Amino acid sequence: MSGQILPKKHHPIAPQAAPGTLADEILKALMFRVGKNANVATGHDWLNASIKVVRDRIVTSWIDSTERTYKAGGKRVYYLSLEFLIGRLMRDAFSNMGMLEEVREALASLGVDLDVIAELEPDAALGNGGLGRLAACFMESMATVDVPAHGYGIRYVHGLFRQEIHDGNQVELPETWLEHGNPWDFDRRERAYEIGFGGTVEAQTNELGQPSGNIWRPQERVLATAYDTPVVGWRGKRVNTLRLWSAIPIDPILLDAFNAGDHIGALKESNKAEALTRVLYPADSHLAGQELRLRQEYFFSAASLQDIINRHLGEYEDLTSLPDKAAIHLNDTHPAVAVAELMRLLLDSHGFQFEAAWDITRRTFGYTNHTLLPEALESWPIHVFEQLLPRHMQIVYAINAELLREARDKGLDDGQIRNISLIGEDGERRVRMGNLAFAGSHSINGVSALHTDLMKQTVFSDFHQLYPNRINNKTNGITQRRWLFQCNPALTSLIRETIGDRFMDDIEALQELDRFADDASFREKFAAVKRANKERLTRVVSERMGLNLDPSALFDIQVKRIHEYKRQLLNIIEAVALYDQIRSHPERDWVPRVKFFGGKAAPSYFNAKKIIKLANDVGRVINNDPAVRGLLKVVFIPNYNVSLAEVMMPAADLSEQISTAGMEASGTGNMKFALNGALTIGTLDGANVEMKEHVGDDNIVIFGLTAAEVKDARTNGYNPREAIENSPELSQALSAILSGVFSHDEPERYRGLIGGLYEHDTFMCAADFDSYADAQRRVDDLWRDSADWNRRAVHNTARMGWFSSDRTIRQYAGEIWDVPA
Ligand code: T68
Repeated sequence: MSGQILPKKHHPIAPQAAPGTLADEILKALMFRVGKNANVATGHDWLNASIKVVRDRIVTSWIDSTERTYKAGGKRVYYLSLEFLIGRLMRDAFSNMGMLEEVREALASLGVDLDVIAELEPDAALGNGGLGRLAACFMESMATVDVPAHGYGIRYVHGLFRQEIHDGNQVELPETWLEHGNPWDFDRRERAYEIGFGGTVEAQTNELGQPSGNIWRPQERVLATAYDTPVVGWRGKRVNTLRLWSAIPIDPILLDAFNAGDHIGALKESNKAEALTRVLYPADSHLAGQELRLRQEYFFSAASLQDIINRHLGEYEDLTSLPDKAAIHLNDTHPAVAVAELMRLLLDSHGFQFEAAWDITRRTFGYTNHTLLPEALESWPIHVFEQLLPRHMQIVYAINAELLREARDKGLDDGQIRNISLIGEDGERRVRMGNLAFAGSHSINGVSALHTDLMKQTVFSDFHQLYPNRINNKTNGITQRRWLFQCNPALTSLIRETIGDRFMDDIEALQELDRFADDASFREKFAAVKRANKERLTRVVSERMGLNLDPSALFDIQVKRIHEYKRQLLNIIEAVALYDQIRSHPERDWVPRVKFFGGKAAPSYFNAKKIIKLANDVGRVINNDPAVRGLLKVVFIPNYNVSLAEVMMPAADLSEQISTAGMEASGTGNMKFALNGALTIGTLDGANVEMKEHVGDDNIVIFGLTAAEVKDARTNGYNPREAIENSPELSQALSAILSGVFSHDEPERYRGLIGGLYEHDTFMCAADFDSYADAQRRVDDLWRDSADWNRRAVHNTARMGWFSSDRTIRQYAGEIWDVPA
């Protein structure tokens, strides 16, 4: 692909550029940093050269930002996250530096198309989904609102697997984002820290024979080395650092073994160290991988803490002032072991007494919870934890003793004390990472108003009673630079023409667009942009899947990880019911619709994989049935990732946010769609609740049980069979699937997935079906009046400014981190 766009064979003479111009700089970078001349350069070479040229400018601002913070003696934020789902960086960085168009022109003068080389940049998928993407949006917003911050994570060699669909089934293939190197990052070989595992703890005594601390003697040690990626904020104001750790052996070759002729054995340590950061866990439920996962968590937490302490002691006398100069944030419980590690360093390396160490720790850490699902709450069997981290185990017990004493003093009963204990005692004894994170932090936040309320009522209710001021809400947000300016340049231009540029620096100014909802000529332009974006998606589908779609149909999209609680199944069943209706009532005025699905299933998640297969099976039958007359299409797009999201968000008319109420902590895809002018069909779950308040009841389609109703139904003995029998449409759709209409080759295929709904419909698909189907027919009615639809779509875009991650970050800065923003 790269050869075709380049001035290779057809240009025997390499392109020239006037000295001092950007084009000239790119040619020089190609020559001296990539080591090629224009005649032989591939697409990747041009991409690298262009990135290097812009990166040089970013570095200038980077050094400047770092010095500014250093001189001001300001507090810094450290965002610890096992995942950063950054996607491609080129457009993001070029556009934040205000250089995108300039580089485009310079490349064009050299015969290179920026859009073509942009497609060659790998999509860095160092995350699973919402949690990892939130971390990436936060990094960009922290740089934008001028918060001095470092992100800390792992530089996985293989990010989230690439998904292919073979015969309707998900197939996982390794992802290789580093194949062509990474032009963005800086290898900081000099920044290396030793990380230990296992071994024993020696109690120390002083000259009087009294206990005086403990020394951990790890059995294994590896080195953590840093790779830094500059993260540039809007208009290049501030550049922060994303520091990702990679594991390398301390002794790459065991010389004794090598010299004894055991050449493979000599590499044992090396292989073991490198395995640590080789792959991102695609989910957390697989038992065999458990120990490696805990190793990853400790590895990156410990490396980050050494780095933070190192920086602090370079500037200040001791660690007493750490909480005033460093806010360390735990993105979910994955880095929660950092609480015990900081305690260890304070107690064993820096001579603090327990009470002082605990005070410093709690004032330094903040923790964000992203889920209430009990099966997702992290905990480690005591023996695994103790064997890998013996000293940390002691510290966890010591913290627990202090915590439970405090709880008892405040009058909590035995049941409550069992709930807040850091050690779970039901069945196998386990270390509860959520409780450790809670106990070790001064702030614990949820990610939407509803989620935060439920945190107080459910998983953390006893903690909330003990520490009533610690739980707070920070509703998620998304960066408008990526999720509007870059992914939807046509809409961005239209908005600029209409209300001017102010919204580009102050997203709340997007409100000014609201009054244009009533302006017919504006609405037409808005609709034309949507149409062009739908055509772009149509082309992608046609290229990748050989499927032709009609861009005038209603584009109804559900893209996210495949999970039963997210209820892709409800959507598919509704498609089957609609298919039935279209065939039974051909005379009705059906709204042509394309239902898009996309998302990855955890490789070991059996039902999620069945759901993918079902979507594909249903699509194959419906898309090829002439009786449907093209009125309904069902499309499962493979390998949904950040880059694909950038094409899909702007192309949606309808956004599906249909989780069982109370189960989706927030959602962020919901925000991306609405900002780009899609209407939402959704339950009152997560941030949908707040989106409804902002866009207005008329501009969102809400259905289904509320979280309170779901809870009631569950406690009062919900009977799914009855719900199914009371809904003829649902019964018929389920029977069709069960009887093998979509799986002739294996009629029993969906007996477990669908048959199971009659017995235990955990996610209330049956309870919500009629309400959902009615809501979909309301959507059809709205769609038929296109002027009115467009008016609602404009209101969505105009009123979504509040959901910017700039707002979220300002709230974290002011209310959790205590840093100016
Ligand atoms: C998501 N969580 C929430 N988890 O589901 C979503 N988990 O509602 C919310 O909007 C988003 O976080 C941001 O707050 C996740 O994405 C994971 O990806 C994950 C990964 C490993 C282990 C557990």
